[in-house]
Amino acid sequence: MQTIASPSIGLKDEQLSGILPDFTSDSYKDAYSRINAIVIEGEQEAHDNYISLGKLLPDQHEELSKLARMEMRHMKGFTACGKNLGVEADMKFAKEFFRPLHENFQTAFSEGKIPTCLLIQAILIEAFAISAYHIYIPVSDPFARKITEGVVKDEYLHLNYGQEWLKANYESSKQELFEANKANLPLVKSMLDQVADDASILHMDKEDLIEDFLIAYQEALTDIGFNTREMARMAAVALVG
Ligand code: PL3
Ligand code: FE2
Ligand code: FE2
Repeated sequence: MQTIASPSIGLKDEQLSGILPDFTSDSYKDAYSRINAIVIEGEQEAHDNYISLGKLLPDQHEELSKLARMEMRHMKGFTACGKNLGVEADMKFAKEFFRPLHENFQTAFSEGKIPTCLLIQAILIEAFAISAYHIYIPVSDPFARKITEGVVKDEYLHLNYGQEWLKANYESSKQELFEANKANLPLVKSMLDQVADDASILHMDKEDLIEDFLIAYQEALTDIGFNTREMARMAAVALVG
């Protein structure tokens, strides 16, 4: 029950969840050193992955180079966000954070498995980024907000790129996509689990992150051609583990 003295009186839920953290506190900066590093590393790996995809899809080389260049810009933008807050990104932590997904991408790349590479980078990682950036924007500092708003628009283009290719090659990719989902969706879930405590210090809610991720992922899978039962089965593998 609310009392007259409650500072939250008159605020709607959305506004309450958007109350800004103290960007100068030690606890904020400590959490930001890891989250910022994750984002910088994620953008760098996204760049590298689109360059790799350009080798598997030579006729798409031009388009994929364009996406890779965007990722480089994102990486620089988020590096500036950390500098602006006086935070040093913990890159060692971030490399470790991405390692399992990174290794799966590298294996798929060396085996020429295009649908798996696209599912990892253009669907799972992009949906993860889109959900994280969405939830971050309302609770970010003004400098980071401007940058993140620009970035999230690009991430939709990247998600869309993967979607379009997989849709056009649905029948031949379907079985491989089930397997790639089974191997990689649990990794994304565990990445979310690992980032949740730091994210909550940035006033980002774990359930909001999962909800937003699932919406982006489900919309992508629907567009690619999966039906409701197939998607439920794909989600179940992350729950069962
Ligand atoms: C693909 O273009 C980018 C891949 C980046 C992965 C992002 C993961 C995000 C994790 C958690 C929270 C982010 C908040 C933003 C902070 C600067
Ligand atoms: Fe990006
Ligand atoms: Fe991207």
